[in-house]
Amino acid sequence: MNVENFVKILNSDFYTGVPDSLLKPLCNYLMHKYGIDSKHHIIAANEGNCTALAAGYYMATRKIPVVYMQNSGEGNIINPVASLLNDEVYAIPMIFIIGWRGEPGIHDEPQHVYQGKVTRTLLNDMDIANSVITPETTENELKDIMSDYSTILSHGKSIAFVIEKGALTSNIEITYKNNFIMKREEIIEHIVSISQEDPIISTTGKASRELFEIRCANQQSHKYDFLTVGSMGHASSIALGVALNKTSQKIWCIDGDGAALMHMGSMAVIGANRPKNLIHILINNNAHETVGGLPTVANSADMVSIAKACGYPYAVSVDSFENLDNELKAAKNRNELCFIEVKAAIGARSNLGRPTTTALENKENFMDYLNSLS
Ligand SMILES: Cc1ncc(C[n+]2csc(CCOP(=O)(O)OP(=O)(O)O)c2C)c(N)n1
Repeated sequence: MNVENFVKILNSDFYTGVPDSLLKPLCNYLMHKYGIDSKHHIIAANEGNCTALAAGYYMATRKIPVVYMQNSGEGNIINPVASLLNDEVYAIPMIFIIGWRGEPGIHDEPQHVYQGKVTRTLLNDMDIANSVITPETTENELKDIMSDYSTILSHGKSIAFVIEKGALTSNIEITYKNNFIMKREEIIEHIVSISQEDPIISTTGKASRELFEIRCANQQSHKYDFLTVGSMGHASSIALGVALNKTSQKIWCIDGDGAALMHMGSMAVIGANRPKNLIHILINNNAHETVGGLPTVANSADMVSIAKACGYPYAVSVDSFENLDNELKAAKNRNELCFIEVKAAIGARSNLGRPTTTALENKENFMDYLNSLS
């Protein structure tokens, strides 16, 4: 279904979400129509934030908002859905649009398989009436579903559309760009050339895929790396847990701006614990590049000041390879927690592959390697 017809039938004028590659037609449509506009379209830090923001919109306007997200974000909405929206609490209605990664029967990456299986179960458990939009769903069918759902919405309950791959279509193509020069993959190559055999915990999305391919190209083992393929926003907390328990070993975290913002409280906890052996690198392209390149709010926040205010004793920003290499070398030799923001271009190789080892193999090799270190 063409996305313009889809949104016409939903008939809402406020959208908030976290981008998803399956929902690219919707994301590009919203960027084309509204850009980022506080009245109509806000990309929030995580899906729970979106839900709460949409609740505020509803109370202020009496109009029904839309929250869009990948099904990976269901975990983030459960708390506000159960304890804010539910009709045994405040009865606040909204429409969820959920990209269905890991749909049963369709091959997908390991982090999507279980989430894909429980996507509708979780919605049912949360008392959210839901329908699947397939590539075959017609506008008339959607109108009928919406008219059935209007009673549910009027009772203060929420509804959801679970979107199959290819169900939404659009001709709108947007190329997201910024003025920075270093590509994420090149930045990771520079990190690996200096971290060498130190353990790395890398963030969700293409950063981990690039790290995997860089190890292959370098003919190095993958045992040095823990690829946080799901659980977006939690790489830095995993790194903290490792660093606090392997204190004589340098631990590197490669984070993304979308991921860091998603659970930014972790920076305060890292700053309070101040592990001397942790190097937290934030590759900031001001975008959710992995899922299409839509903007984050990272550039309207000063990430270095945030790190310092959270208690990181050293925090710096670089935007050239020369400064990057200098900071990486200094970090490796510094006996202090540090934060390096690396300003990055938006983009990736079109032939970027995916890890060829399983998630379990990744974890076991990484754990064996950690255990071999003092
Ligand atoms: C909770 C959750 N929401 C959404 C996603 C979908 N997703 C995967 S990668 C990604 C973007 C990550 O952005 P960033 O951390 O800035 O890294 P970049 O892709 O720009 O390298 C998103 C939104 C997800 N995996 N998990």
